[in-house]
Amino acid sequence: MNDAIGDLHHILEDAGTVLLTGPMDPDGDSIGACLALARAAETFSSAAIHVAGELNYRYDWIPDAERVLTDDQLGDRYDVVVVMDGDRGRLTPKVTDLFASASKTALVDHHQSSSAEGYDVVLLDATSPSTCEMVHRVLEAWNIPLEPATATHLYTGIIFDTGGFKHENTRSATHRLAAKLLDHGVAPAPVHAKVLHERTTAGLRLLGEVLGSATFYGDGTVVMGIMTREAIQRLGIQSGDAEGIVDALLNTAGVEVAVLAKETADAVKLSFRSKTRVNVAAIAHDFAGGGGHVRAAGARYLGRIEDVVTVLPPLLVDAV
Ligand SMILES: [Mn+2]
Repeated sequence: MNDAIGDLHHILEDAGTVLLTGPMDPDGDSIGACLALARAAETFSSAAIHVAGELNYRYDWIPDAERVLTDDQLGDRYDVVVVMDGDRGRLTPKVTDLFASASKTALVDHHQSSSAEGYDVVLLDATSPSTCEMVHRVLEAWNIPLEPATATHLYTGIIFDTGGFKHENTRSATHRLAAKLLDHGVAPAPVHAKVLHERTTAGLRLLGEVLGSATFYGDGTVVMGIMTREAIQRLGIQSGDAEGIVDALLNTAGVEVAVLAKETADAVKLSFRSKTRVNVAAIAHDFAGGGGHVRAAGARYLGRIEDVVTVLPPLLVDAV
C-alpha cells in the first residue's frame, strides 16, 4: 500500500478541486475517514476540498460537520474524486456522475467485497478493522500530526466499525490506536453515546416494536426483524434510528445470524450480522447483489417485503 499512499498524496497535491465521498447513507467510518483526510490534505494541497454526504443526528456534533455537503450543494465537476469506505457502486447518482467526469479517482477502503477496478489509486485492505485505521496509517506516512478534531474523526470511525471495541475485528492495535487518539484530545464518552447508543424517542419506540415482533427460524439460530413503512411513517423515524437494532437481534443466545429488513418506497434495505461462522457478505451478494464484511453486510432487495420474509429465512437457516 506504500506506493499508493504516495500516489494519493500526489493526486491531492496537484488537484484544483477534490471531492471526498462515502457511499449513500454514510456511516461513522466513512464520515470520519472523509473529514480526517480533508483536514490532512489541506495541510499540503491548495485544492478546494469538498466532502459529500448527508449526516444524520448521530453525527451532527462531529468537528467539521458543516463542511459535509448534500448532493444539491456539490459542484459540477471535481479534478479528483476519492471514494472512502465503500464501493463506487454504492454512490449517490449525482456523485456517480462526478466520479465519471473526474480526471483522477481513488479508493480508500477495507470492504472485502469492494473491487479495485476502475480507480487510478487504490488503498484496499480487507484486513483493516476500519477505513479510519487506514487513514491513520496514511497520515503517519505523510507526517501529519494529529490534532483533536482529526483524532475525533478517526475515533468515530473506529468505534463505529468495531461496535465500540466489541466485534471480532477488534485487535490489540485497535486499542493502541484508540489510546493514542485519547492522548491527542478525544473525549471518548460523548462520542460513544452519540455514535453508538443514543436514539430518538421515536427510535426507542421502533426498537421496541422490532424486537417485540422479531421472528426466529432454524431452532432459534436465525432471527429476522422488520421495519415496515407503516411503522416508519407512524413513528416519524429518522435516518439513524435503525442503527444498532440488528446488533440487538444478534445478541440473543443461540442466534448465529440476524437480519433487519427495512421497507422503503422502492426496495427493502437489508442489514445482516453473523456471530461466529456465517459469511453474510456472500449471502447479501447472492440474495440481492449486496456486500460488506464477513460478519456485517447489507443489500438492497428490489422487491416486496413479503417476498423477503418468505425467501430469505430458509437461505439463512441453510447457511448456519
Ligand atoms: Mn468501514
